[in-house]
Amino acid sequence: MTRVALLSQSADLSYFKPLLLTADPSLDVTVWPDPRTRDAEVAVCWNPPRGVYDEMPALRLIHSIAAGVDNVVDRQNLRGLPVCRVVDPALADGMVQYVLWSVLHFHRKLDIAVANQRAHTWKRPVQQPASACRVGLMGLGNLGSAIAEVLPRLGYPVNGWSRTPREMSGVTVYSGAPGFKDFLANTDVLVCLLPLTEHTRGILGSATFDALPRGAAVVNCGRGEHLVTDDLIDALASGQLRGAVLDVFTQEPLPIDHALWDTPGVVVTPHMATMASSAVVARQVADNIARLRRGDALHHTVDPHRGY
Ligand code: NDP
Ligand code: OXD
Repeated sequence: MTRVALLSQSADLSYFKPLLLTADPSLDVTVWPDPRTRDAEVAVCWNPPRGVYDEMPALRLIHSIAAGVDNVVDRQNLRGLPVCRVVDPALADGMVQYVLWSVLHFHRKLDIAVANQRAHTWKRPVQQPASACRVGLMGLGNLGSAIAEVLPRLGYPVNGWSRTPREMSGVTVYSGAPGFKDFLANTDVLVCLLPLTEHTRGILGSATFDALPRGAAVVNCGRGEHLVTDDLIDALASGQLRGAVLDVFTQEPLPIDHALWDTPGVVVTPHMATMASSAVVARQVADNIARLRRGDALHHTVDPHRGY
């Protein structure tokens, strides 16, 4: 019997226990801070307490219940253990829908229409074709590449930016630090789908905003720590940026008195851009545990040194 520990310091993961047992009834599932978590071979995590893996001598696998692993690996001693994440086509579909809605919000000037409605103003914003709205995707991984397939078919010119170079049909791809400035200069709606790493933390700040064409918009679906909030507020106030759609925040839930709730031009959504079904996540975790037991290659491993 494999003992599995559900570890989180910010969420109650007990809902996941019956799902995991449905996927594999032979598992012995405990929920942190139950002392039995110390003997677990598998840690299933969302924002686990710092140092918790050090107290688990039998640990053989660390599994995120999300696509991003930043809060699972950050400032933890991983001891060379494998780290896996969730990859799900339905997750990518949800992100495509969210980003398409965000792009339409700016391209079709719905931001202006909503502001006009608040002022009881009837004014038809001049419309432009999709070809006039250049979308820049930061991150061309599982999620970014799904969006890069759809938007060009709708007429949007799409630029992508990744760490390593690649060819993608219908997309102009820039890579690394040398490609960043040109990528930004050709982007009207900037979409962040990067993982949070030491290289991407704070990347949505004034240097990036200043390199965009005046009046560009920003969509952040990565992690809250990608964004420098004060720089965003300044760029919106100066007109360098026209607006922002934000789905992720350094502190979630976003505190009730946070400035972003009421910053003109900002749309706040509660980390809902996309969500994998809990049953799908449980099946992926159970499948990897079975693979671990058999000694087979694990699915969706990340490179802990790279951070994603
Ligand atoms: P992947 O790991 O599949 O892709 C990451 C992409 O980012 C790759 O193209 C990678 O480039 C690129 N990248 C990483 N570091 C850099 C860098 N320093 N400079 C340029 N490009 C870089 O991730 P996913 O697409 O699956 O997910 C991305 C993120 O989306 C997750 O980490 C998570 O934070 C967030 N997310 C948010 C959700 C939400 O609801 N808001 C839901 C799910 C995920 P390369 O390919 O060259 O290595
Ligand atoms: C995430 C997720 O990584 O929801 O944000 O999967």
